[in-house]
Amino acid sequence: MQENTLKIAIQKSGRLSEQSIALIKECGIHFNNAVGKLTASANNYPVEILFLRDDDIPGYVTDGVADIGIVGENVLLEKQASVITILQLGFGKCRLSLAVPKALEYNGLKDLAQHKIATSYPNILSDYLKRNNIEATIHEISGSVEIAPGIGLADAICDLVSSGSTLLSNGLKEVETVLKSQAVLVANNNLSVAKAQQLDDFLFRIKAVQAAKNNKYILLNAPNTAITEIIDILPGIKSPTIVPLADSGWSSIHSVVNENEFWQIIDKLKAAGAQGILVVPIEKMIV
Ligand code: PRT
Ligand code: ZN
Repeated sequence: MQENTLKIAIQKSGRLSEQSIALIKECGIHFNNAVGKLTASANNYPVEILFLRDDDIPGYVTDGVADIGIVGENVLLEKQASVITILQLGFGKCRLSLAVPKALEYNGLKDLAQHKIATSYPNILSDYLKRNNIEATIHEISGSVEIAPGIGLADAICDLVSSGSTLLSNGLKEVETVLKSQAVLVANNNLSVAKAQQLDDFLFRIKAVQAAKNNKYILLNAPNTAITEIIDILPGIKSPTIVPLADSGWSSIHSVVNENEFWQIIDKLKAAGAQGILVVPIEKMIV
């Protein structure tokens, strides 16, 4: 193994696995992720991938068994790992929330004082309760937290929520958000110079993939008389490209726009005279 080979820990199987693998592959790194494998090496990049349980990733990165890792902020905070958070990755989004039985009248956090709260996140919850000056009993359980109130184990729960349907089907209502979380890239505190340089290169690729995902290449036709107005509407990275069409008096205008902004400006573009608008995905974007 070369001295700059980055060992990257990702979740073996679970909610973050597919997108972690996809991100590495979109960075142009080829590896074989056959089911059941514990590690994989890339054949075109100095990287070795370790497939682990998400709970173990902060520890492995802290200890240097892995150099970097992809893990949810919720797990990272709960494990109180001493690693560096490099980048938020925009997937695995969820929130750690407090929830109580639907029928219970809830007027604020003080209602939970002296009550029992079941959670798999005792550290984050205890910190949150302390910050809010609430004394409650934390009952740590490792799974199926949402059934705790129903079986009389606790008065409330603190668990991850994404769509909210698990809470709903267990007769619970979400009352407070304790933490917002998403997958992040973390790194060991003491990377060698060679590995730190390799991490910079890897980050450059990730950022190009992220920028491409958030942006679209837009092409449209417009009468030359409308060009100035259309350029003012387009937020593009620099000034747009303008190519004359065979039909004299008309041009094709090309630019890059943020996908969210695109939906806001589409009507303005049409009103300004834009026709034949094409929006195409960008594979990589180096800004
Ligand atoms: O086996 P391993 O230990 O690796 O996996 P795991 O079972 O501990 O974790 P996994 O795969 O369930 O989740 C991995 C990470 O995904 C979490 O640490 C979060 O960072 C993130 N994530 C995003 C979620 C959710 N969304 C999520 N909805 N993790 C769990 N859930 C669960 C939640 O606990 C609850 O049971 O989904 C249910 C709620 O979902 P909704 O959509 O019904 O609200
Ligand atoms: Zn886990």
